[in-house]
Amino acid sequence: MSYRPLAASATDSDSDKDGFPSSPGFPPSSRHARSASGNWAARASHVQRLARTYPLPTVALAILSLTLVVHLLSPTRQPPPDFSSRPTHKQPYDLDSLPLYAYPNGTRYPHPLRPSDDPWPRRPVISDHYLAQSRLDRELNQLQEYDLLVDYVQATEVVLSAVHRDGSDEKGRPRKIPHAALYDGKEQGWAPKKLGAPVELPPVQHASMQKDGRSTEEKEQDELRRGWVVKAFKHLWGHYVESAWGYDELKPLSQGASNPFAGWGATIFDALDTLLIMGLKDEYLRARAHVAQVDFSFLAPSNPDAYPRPNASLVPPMSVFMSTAEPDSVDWRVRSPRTVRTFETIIRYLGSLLSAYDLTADPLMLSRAVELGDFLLPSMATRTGFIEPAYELGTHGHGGEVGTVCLAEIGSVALEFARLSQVTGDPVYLEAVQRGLDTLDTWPAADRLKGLFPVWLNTRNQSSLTGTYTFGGQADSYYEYLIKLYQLLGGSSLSPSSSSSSSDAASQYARMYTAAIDSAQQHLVRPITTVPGLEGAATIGDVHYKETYKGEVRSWFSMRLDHLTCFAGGMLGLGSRLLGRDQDFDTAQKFTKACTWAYDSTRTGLAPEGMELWAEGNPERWEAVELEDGTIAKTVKGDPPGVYGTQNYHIQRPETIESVFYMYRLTGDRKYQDDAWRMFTSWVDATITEGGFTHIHDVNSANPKHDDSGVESFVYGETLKYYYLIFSSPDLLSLDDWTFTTEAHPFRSAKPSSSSAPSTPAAPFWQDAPALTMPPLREVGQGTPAQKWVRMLQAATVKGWDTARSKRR
Ligand code: DMJ
Repeated sequence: MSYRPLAASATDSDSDKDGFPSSPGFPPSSRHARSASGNWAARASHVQRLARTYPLPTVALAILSLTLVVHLLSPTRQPPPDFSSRPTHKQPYDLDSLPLYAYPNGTRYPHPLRPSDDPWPRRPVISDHYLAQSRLDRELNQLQEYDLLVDYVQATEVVLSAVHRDGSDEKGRPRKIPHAALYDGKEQGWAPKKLGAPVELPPVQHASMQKDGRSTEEKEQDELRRGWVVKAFKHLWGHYVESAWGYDELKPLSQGASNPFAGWGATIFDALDTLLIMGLKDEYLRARAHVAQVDFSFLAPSNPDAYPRPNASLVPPMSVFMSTAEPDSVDWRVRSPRTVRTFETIIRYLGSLLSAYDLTADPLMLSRAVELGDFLLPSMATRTGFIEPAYELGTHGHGGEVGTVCLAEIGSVALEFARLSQVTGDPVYLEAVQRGLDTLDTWPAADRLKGLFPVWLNTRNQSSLTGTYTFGGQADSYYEYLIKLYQLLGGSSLSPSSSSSSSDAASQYARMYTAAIDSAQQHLVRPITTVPGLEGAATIGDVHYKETYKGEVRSWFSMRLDHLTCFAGGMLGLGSRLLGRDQDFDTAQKFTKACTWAYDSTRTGLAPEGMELWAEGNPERWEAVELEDGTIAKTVKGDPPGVYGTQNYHIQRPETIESVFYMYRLTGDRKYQDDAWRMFTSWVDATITEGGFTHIHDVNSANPKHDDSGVESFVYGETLKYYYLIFSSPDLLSLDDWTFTTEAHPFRSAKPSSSSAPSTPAAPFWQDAPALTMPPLREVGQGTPAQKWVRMLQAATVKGWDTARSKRR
């Protein structure tokens, strides 16, 4: 039913009632802090505008003083309204006496469950670039002649050694630091925890999902839906292959490429196991060849325009390389950086290599994982064991201070290093992450909101409580990895809740998880009661702590629903099964419902990046509406209804489909597949272009604006993988046998009965396929064509060639 918003309630300015829900244990005086700062910002910008018009300092000062007085006297401290129907005058309706208008399912835009045979009538022709030869390959083939003639490797080493001396070997490459030389805290008395023998964990998947019990009709429907997911994947992958092969990301509108993750081809790595799971064996072999070539010691310049993309017409003449001229310095814009973002490198590159190894038992994947792991291991050789978020390859911190770091980055690299220890039998990697987790386990401030940490941690001030406590961005996967370490390591014979001084690593992580989730249940989880029509949903919001200059601690709760937080439905569901925490299962279902609603509630059917929901006690939320039949009713303002602020962009994140996938496997309820299909078809409809899928600026726009930003590698690695798996047989990568990393890379969970290192490919991923043997070492790590192109141009730059303009300086 449509309606027309009417004027606001006369009670809107009544601020006696509390605008924010109380959070147990937080002083009531703190609850208005967020809205107060919002008003401040608005008034300050008003003053700035006046000051520009009347630039006399005295006038500005007078206005500022007046504004301050008005602000301090004003009783109104509400959240900033952010919706088009904001009333402009007092209205005559007594809202208390009006009937409530509830939107069906809490949304104005009901999205149909589209048929499988024609889900997107508006789609462009789906690309048949699959297996096409890459445009870059074509260009690079023409360059082979130059590859043979130019000693580009040596020339590049000149560049590297000229720019970086510390941490370099004699050829100017980042030094590999032997394990024995690393600081590991043992001299200072730190001792690693023992790893207990794996035990049989309780089943995670629902009893009906232990084997494939689907009817023939259900299988047919799943197959149709799965088929469209593969089509979508190929559409995107085909354009990546065609236009961005070897680069990190495809730019879907311009068919350009970008390199935000060192230029090792993040998309290829992140997609490795998705290619295997979807059965795209030829494409996997193409990707595998790239994995063999990548030179991890060479990083592409961070400026994507530092060098032109491969093009035979831009190759410098040979005389350039013969020249003896050496420039005084090399422009910083064309240098190779040496610093990697450790978190992203580990979850996207190391995680995918280990997963591909677990699925295929391919020795190449293991060898590349060990090489990369060894390159990154020194980044954890800090005093606390916290990983350096930005680590310069080849350097060693010698137990130094890492400073201020964010929780997700330090906590959620543990699964990948733990798996590296399991498959190599070398404890050094797991011990490194254990030290960081031990630091968190004894972090003094953690006692105050037991088990929870603010997103930013300062290793020099461990008693500080200030900051934001959330399951959202910058904290998220730390909590996820506690329960997943327990799952990956095969649990423990010790009871997870019984001891606070447990000496077994797995039970320690279960205890830390339990404390964190108990605390989150108390402080972060809230039912959603202010979206008319949405029943039985809950959100996981944020708590903020602030210390005033007088030393007074204030705290307040934000009723947020963030896309990044939406992974937590899956995490809570998993934890509830593994640790018998039934109360968490209820929260998992209610929160997944809220995250799915965030999709259904917008015009495109896609969730925004974030939402702020009206709080129950806030009288500002009501508005009077006239329904089609002339009835006057009251409802909650906002679009989506019940929401007063949004970050409306959408970047194809995986968190909600991840939780929907977990809930399907945990309940066996096919309703979750329908939720997934609605989300998937809405995603394709809103984001598909001729050249792939794009981010969109506004999920509530009738014609969403497409964006040329690089398609994140997690779209191939996570989003599309979860869509594929939810329409697959429930025994494909059963949650009883596999632990999914935060980047959705499945690792084999430890079992009492079997060795954790794979000796044969896991069914059905590389059965009846060519044997995967280790290529000769001289062929491994020699550089991809895209890396060689940059090296050649770097070498030419050293010799004075202006590569940007393709002419001599
Ligand atoms: C992914 O890279 C990972 O899931 C990470 O943990 C946080 N979220 C992004 C995708 O949104």
